[in-house]
Amino acid sequence: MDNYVFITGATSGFGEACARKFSSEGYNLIITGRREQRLTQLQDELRKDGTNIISLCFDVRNLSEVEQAVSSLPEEVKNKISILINNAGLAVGREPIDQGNIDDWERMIDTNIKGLLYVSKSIIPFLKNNQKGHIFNIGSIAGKEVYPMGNVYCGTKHAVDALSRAMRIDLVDYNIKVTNIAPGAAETEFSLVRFKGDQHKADATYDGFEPLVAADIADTIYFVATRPQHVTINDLTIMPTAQASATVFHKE
Ligand code: NDP
Ligand code: 8X3
Repeated sequence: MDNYVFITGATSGFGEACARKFSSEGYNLIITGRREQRLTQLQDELRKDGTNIISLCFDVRNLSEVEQAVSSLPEEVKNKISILINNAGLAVGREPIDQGNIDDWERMIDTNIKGLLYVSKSIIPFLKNNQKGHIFNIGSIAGKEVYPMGNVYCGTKHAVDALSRAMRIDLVDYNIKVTNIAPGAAETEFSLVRFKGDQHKADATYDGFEPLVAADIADTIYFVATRPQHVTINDLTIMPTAQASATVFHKE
């Protein structure tokens, strides 16, 4: 396989699982994130398995870092990017709207919306040149529904859902597929980040039911990415069986 998969947020959770899955299926990788040591560890590990892998350490919120990182790639690599997985993202805090922390709001909006846009704008020209490609935007059940104290996070994921639909329209003439992936509760570092390092609160999120794990999302993305060229899965909501909606769970 000659193609490269460009993954944002590959230092943990869904992004790391996607790196492992696509590497095991013979794809080359460009893995990105802010935690350089984790990137290097993953790069060293997957290289041993024979994957061509480049790591780029940058913050998706910083436009010039994004542009510099992408332009540092060798020309022949840029031209072989066939899949972009816009995965980097986070929730921070869970308060009623009037009690929200402005810095938390900025982090979510800057990462989940603006970061996704900066990376997309930097990578789409290479997909257009190839007249084919596949963009995965990691949305959420929070982009389909809203729930108490989810306000700004839900707003950012509704924006991702809208941007997925908009990208599909703008890119249809270039044979570029766009898939919005909307997972329900999955046990990754997501809740630890949301609750600002409070492991007890993070663990309690998954009490009494079996959540998704990162590999479930990676397997799903791989399945969608490997449909025939004339088939696109536009939008896929994937939930734990015990979760019927953003707020309705069957808990033991
Ligand atoms: P994790 O916290 O495990 O992973 C998040 C990843 O995003 C990390 O690799 C992190 O890397 C990266 N990231 C965060 N902020 C930035 C930034 N400013 N610049 C670059 N990279 C960044 O969570 P998940 O794997 O669960 O989350 C992945 C995506 O899935 C997110 O968009 C999340 O909103 C979404 N999602 C998660 C669900 C869940 O229940 N877990 C359900 C639905 C959607 P680093 O810190 O090294 O920069
Ligand atoms: C993450 C899942 O339910 O916390 O997007 O919004 S949820």
